[in-house]
Amino acid sequence: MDSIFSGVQPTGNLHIGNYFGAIKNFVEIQRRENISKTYYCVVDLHTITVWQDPEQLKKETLETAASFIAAGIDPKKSIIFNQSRVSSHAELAWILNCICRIGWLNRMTQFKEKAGKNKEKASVGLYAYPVLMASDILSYKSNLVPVGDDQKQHLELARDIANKFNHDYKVEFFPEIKPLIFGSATRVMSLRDGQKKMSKSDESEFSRINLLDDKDTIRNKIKKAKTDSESIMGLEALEDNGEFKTDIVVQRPEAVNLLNILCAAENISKKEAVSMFSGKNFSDLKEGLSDSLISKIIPIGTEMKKMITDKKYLSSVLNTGAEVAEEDSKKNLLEIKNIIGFN
Ligand code: AQP
Repeated sequence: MDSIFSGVQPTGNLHIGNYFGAIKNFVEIQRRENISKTYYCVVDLHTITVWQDPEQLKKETLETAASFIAAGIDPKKSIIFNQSRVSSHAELAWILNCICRIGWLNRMTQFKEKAGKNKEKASVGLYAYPVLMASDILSYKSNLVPVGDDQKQHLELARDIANKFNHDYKVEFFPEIKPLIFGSATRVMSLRDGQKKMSKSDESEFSRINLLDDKDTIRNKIKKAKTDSESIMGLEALEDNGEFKTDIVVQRPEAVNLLNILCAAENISKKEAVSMFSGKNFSDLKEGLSDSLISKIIPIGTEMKKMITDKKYLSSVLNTGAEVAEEDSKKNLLEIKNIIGFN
């Protein structure tokens, strides 16, 4: 039986990249057979690797939990909780810090991107972030992790840490970790720059569609999205396997991005999307995409807005989830401590 773990940071501005790349897949997986448990976590410990306003963090934690439920995650089927409520995550992270090699962390590209030129002033937490992520997954001995494409490298590291633990202590305790990266929009790009990932922290509001955006805002952001001067490409832009050819992705990243988002929103193939708009102008594609996003995203945003006002309900979901997660992870942690030789 598979065990699923994934997390989202409560850093605000949840966008369609988070939704199509991760949260939508959480919902799909919840319906699959052969799954023992699904843990969906609001990873607040990760968030403080960069300073957060305490009141804002509390608010965003509830908002992220609301996004899970509004998107279709059923708290009766999945364990929804926030990371700081379950002490095993931080405790196991220390143990795994002693397994992980500095050279492995030095290769993490996300740290380089996030720390930028000011590496010396970045927090130790930001550097060790991927080890905490490994701990999140391994606290529940989860083997499958649904994420966006940007998390691939962190999951390879988590797998290496788990394997080294098993090797060093001559056990077969941790399972093989596998990323679940699927759907048509595993890496949604910025609407202002098709080479950059759509991101919560992008200064430009026009770079992303937020889950809480209203109809007019969605339409306006899509209208202003960067394009190129050609018309929409034809089927020759696709490989035999239905993916966009690499040279098309390089030459026309914005067009590819808009079509990929349409595929994710409509659950259609790239061939279908390209056939619908081939030879047409971007204004046609943008109109179709706006309509599609409005029909898919507005209901989630509306449900989120309603739920955010019911703090009591959201807190009760997080409390129940934390109790289950605490119990499950404590059991594993005791076994891990025993393997290591702690009395
Ligand atoms: N643009 C994206 N396309 C597809 N998937 C994405 N994810 C994030 N951005 C995209 C996936 O969403 C999940 C939760 O992400 P996170 O909250 O842990 O933070 P992140 O990856 O750091 O997200 P952002 O938006 O890029 O935030 P900032 O600006 O803070 O760096 C993950 O599964 C992620 O892959």
